[in-house]
Amino acid sequence: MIWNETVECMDRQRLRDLQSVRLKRVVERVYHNCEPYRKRMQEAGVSPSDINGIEDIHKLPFTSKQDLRDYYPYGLLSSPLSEIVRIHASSGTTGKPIVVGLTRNDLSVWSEVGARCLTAFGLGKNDTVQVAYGYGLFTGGLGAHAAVENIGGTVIPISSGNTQKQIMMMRDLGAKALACTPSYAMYLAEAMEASGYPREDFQLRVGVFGAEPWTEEMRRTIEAKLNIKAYDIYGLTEIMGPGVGYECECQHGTHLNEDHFFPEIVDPDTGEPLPEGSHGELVFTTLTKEGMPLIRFRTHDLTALHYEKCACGRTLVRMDKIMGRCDDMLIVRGVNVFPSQIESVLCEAEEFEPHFFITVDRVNNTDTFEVKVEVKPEYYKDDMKGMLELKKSITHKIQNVIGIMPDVKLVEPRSIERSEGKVKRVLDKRVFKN
Ligand code: DLL
Repeated sequence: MIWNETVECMDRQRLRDLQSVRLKRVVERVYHNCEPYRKRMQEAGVSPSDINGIEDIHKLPFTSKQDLRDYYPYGLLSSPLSEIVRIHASSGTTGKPIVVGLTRNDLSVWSEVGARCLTAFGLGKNDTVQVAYGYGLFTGGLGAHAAVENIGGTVIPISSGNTQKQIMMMRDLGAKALACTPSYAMYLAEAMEASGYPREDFQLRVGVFGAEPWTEEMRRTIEAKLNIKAYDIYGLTEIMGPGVGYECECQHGTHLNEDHFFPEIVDPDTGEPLPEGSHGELVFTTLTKEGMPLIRFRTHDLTALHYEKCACGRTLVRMDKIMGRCDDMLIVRGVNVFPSQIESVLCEAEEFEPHFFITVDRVNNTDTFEVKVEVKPEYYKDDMKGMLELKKSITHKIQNVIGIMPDVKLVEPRSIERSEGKVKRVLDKRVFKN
C-alpha cells in the first residue's frame, strides 16, 4: 500500500521541478530570517538570486553539527519562537545538546512522512502499534506516535524500558507492530523467550526498527527470533526524527522522502559531490521546514543513493543501509573498522549471540583491539579445549572480514549489557591518551 501515491511515485522530472521551487523558497527564508545563514552565504559569495534550481545546490555552503552547537539553542531558527510549538533535542557525546524547533506545519509534514513509512510496512487503521522508542526530547517516541495516529492505527505509547511490562502489554493488547531500536528488539526477543509465553499468544508481525545502524544479518536474526517482518525506518533529530526514509515491501533500499529532504552524497574528507551510486557521506537540505530549515547539513552517515525506479512503483530515491557514521569508524593499526562488520560475522555464526563489545586501546605505541563476544548457552561449556576451538574459529572469521587480528574474549551468556535504546558497543580508550 502507498500512502501518498502522487508524491511517492512522482515522475522524477516533476519531482526535480518541485524540489527546485522549494529550494529557492527555503534559501530565501533562511537568508532573510536567520543571521548566521545570511552571513555564511555572503562569505561564500552566494545570494538567493544565484539559486535558480536544485542543480545550483552545490553553490551553497554546508551546515555542520558544530554549527548547531555554536548557535545553541535558538540561533538557527528561521521562525520566531512564537511559531515554534515543539522542541526536540539530541544529546551529543560532550557538552550541550543539539536543539531543534518545529512549527505546527513542521509537525504536520512529520506525521505525513511517518504515515508513508507505516503504510509501506503494511500497517493501517486496524493495527495496534507498540511504540517502545523513548518519548521525550528524543524524536523516536513522539515521531512514531504521530505516524500511527495519522494512519488511524491504535498506538500504545509505552516508551522504552520496563521490559516485562512491554511483553505483557504486547500480548494482552495484541500489538501487531513493535517500534523500537533493533538492539532493543533483540533484548525483547530474549525476554519473550524467557517469559515462557508461547509465540501464539502474540500477534506481532511487523517491526519498525531504526535509530541505529543494523545489518542485514541482524535483520534475519530478529525476524527469526520474533517471527516478524522487520522494516528499516531512518531519521535524525536535526532534519526530522523517524520518517526521513523507509523501506517498502521490496526491501531494496530505504526510500527517502525527497520532496521534503533533498539528499546528496559527498566525499567525507573533501566535501566534493560524488557520482551516483558512490559511497560517501549523506548530506540533507530540508526543502519545506519552517522552524529550523537546514541547508546542506552534513549527517556523518555513510551510504550510497540509487535512482532507478523501485519494483514497488515508488520513484523516490533508494538509500543503502547506513554502514555506520564517519565518526564511529575506528581506525585500528591503520585499518578502517566498522562495528557493523563484527555484527554481521556474529549473526552468521551459529554459536554466538550478536551481542559484543569492542575496546580499543594503545599499549606501547601499538593499538589493541579486544572484542568480547557472547556465547550461546548451549555452546558455553566447561570444556577448555572446546572453548579454545570456538575462540580460534571466531577470531579467524572476524579477521577475514576486518583484516586485522582481534583479541577475542568469550564471555558467558547474557553477560553483555542489553540496551533499551541506542546500543553502545565501543570504548576507545585511545581518545583519553592523545
Ligand atoms: O535516531 C531518529 C530516529 C528515531 C530514527 C527512531 C528512526 C527511528 P538521532 O537520535 O538524532 O535521531 O540519531 C540520528 O541515528 O544520523 C544515524 O546515524 C542513526 N540512525 C537513525 N536511523 C537509522 C537507521 C534518531 N534506520 C542518527 N539505520 C542518524 C541506521 C540510523 N542508522
